[in-house]
Amino acid sequence: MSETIYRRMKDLPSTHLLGAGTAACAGCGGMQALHQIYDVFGDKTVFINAAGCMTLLSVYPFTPFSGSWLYSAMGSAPAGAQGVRDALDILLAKQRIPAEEDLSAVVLTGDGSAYGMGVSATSGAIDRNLDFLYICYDNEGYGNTGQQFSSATPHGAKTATSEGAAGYPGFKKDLFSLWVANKPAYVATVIGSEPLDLARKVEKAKQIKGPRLLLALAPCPTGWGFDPADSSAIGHLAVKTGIWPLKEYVDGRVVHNKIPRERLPVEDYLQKQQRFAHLFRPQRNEALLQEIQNRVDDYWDKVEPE
Ligand SMILES: Cc1ncc(C[n+]2csc(CCOP(=O)(O)OP(=O)(O)O)c2C)c(N)n1
Ligand code: SF4
Repeated sequence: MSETIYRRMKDLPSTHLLGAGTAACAGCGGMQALHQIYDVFGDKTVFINAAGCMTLLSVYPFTPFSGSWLYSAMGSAPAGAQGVRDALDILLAKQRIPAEEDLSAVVLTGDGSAYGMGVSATSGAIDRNLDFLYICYDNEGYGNTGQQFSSATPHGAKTATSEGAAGYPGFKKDLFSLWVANKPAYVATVIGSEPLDLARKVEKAKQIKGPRLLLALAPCPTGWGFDPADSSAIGHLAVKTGIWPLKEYVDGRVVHNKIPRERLPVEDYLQKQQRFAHLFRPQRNEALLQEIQNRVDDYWDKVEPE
C-alpha cells in the first residue's frame, strides 16, 4: 500500500476538481478539507450528499463537482450509497458499462447526520460491508440552519440552542470509536490545515475497499465566531492543543499520527472563538476551563507513545 507519495507540500495535487464560486462561507474549514480530499481521491465518484451546508454547492443547473452528485435526506446518505453501489454493480455485471466506468460511492455529510440522524443507516451499511467512503465535515453543530447543537458539539460551547454561562451541557460523541467498534475497513481523523497528513490518509482510503470514514474537523467561521482569515490557524490550534487528535484505524489497530510533544493549553484554542467567549468574560469560568483541559489531558494520558 502506497503511503509515501506525499512527502512534501509540493507533492500534493493542485487539480482543483471542486470548482470555485460556491455558496459556502468564506474560510469554511469543511470546504478546505473537501477540496483536498477530492483532489486526492479523484473524480470517479458519486457524492451522496445529505442535507447540510454542502448541499448548497450543487444548485441545478450548476455544480462545482466534476464527478456525479446526488442529494439525500439527512439520515439516509449511507442507504443512498448502497443504492448507488448496487446500481453500479448491476450495470457492471450486465456489461452495460465497462469496468473503467465504475465509480466510488462517497457519502458527504455534516456532523448532524454523521453523529446523529445517520447513525442507524451507517451501522447497517457497515454490517453489510458496503464498499463506500464516508466524509464527515464536523463543524460541531447544525451549521446550515444556524448552528444548533448536535451530538458533536463540544462541552461548554455556545450554540443557537444552548446559550448562557455554561454553554452546551452535553459532551461531544466519540464517532471515531463508534465506527471502530463496528470493525470497518478504515477510519481516520483529518483536518484541512494539515494537508500532508490528510492526503496520505485519503490515498490510503482510496486503496481500501469496504466501509471507510474520513472525519474532518471543520473550523466554521460563521458558527464558531472567528474571522474567516483565521480558519487554518484555528485548525492548527485544534491539533496543537490536543483537542483534535490526528489518528487512524487500519488493520485492526488505532495509530496516532501526530502526538503533540508539548501540548498548548486548550484555552489558546477556545479564546479565539466567540462560541467560548462566555468562559472568559465577564469573568473567567475557571472550573469549566479546567474541566475541558482535564478531559483533553485524560485522553492523551491513555495514548501510548508510538
Ligand atoms: C430530517 C431533517 N430535519 C431537518 C432538516 C433541515 N436541515 C437542513 S440542513 C440541516 C442542518 C444539518 O446539519 P449538519 O448535518 O451538521 O450539516 P451542516 O449544516 O453543519 O453542514 C437541517 C437541520 C432536514 N433537511 N431534514
Ligand atoms: S456555516 Fe460553517 S460549515 Fe457551513 S458553509 Fe459556513 S463556514 Fe462552512
